[in-house]
Amino acid sequence: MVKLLSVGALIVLFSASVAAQEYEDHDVMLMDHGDGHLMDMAGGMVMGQNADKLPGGCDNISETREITVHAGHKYAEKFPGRMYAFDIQEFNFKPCTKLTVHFVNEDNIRHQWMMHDLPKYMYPKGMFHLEVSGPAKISGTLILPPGDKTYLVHCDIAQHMEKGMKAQLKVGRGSGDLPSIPGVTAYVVADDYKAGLPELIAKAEAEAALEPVVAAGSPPPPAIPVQPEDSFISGVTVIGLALGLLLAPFLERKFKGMSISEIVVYIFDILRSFIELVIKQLSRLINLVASNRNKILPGK
Ligand SMILES: [Cu+2]
Repeated sequence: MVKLLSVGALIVLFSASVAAQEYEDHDVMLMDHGDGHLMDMAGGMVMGQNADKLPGGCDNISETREITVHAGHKYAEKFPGRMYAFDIQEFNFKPCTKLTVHFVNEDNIRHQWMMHDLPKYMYPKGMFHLEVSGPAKISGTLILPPGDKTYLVHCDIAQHMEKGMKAQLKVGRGSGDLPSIPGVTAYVVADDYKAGLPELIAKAEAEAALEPVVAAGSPPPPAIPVQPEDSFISGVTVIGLALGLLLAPFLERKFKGMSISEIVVYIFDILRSFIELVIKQLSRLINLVASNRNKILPGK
């Protein structure tokens, strides 16, 4: 009974700890390294922090805004074939907005909220960048430039953008749409989940059949020069021919008046004597080596 109660207590404790997801708050731990670069020992990072310098063309801060962006695998579930996503794919702000982003990473891995193409005279490498290993929260502030422009926001950890962690931020009216923003714009490389394998094979074959027609109009590829194997002809062949010419008169005299079977018997006889000679010489050599060893190593 006591055992059962303690197991029950453990289950309650465990489920309580699961229910209350703890986010490590990096905002209180960050150290300012200058140039808008903030870091802490736990791996939180802010780059391009700017809460007070006005970008060129901004007379004042037009608006002060605060947003919370969540990042995680679960936000990609509604996008077929994607693995990671932000909970928001499109942002829109007035030019010269002072924007604070609270970035909440809900996965047990590292994610970023990285914005590109900002003016480089203010933002190192033209980037504003929040990064943290989750589950954790990190915040940063920037002042958006003037003008209508669309900025790429993504996670730059290898393959996270390709797998869905990509968004666009429009300042003013923006400057068009970026491709492959989940739920917003078409994928550059679209995955086809509707077609079965037979249809995909048929499609690939049809495409392959079309290819030579396209290639016919273009000039033929340069021929690979073939290296003539002249070394073989000048080497082995010449020696063989010379030997044949030298031996021909001798053999002609030797086999004159002999039938084919007699010639074969003669050749085999020569071969047999040759092999016998080789064996005899070999056994003599072995005996010689054996006797020498006996001389070097006297028997006990
Ligand atoms: Cu990521």
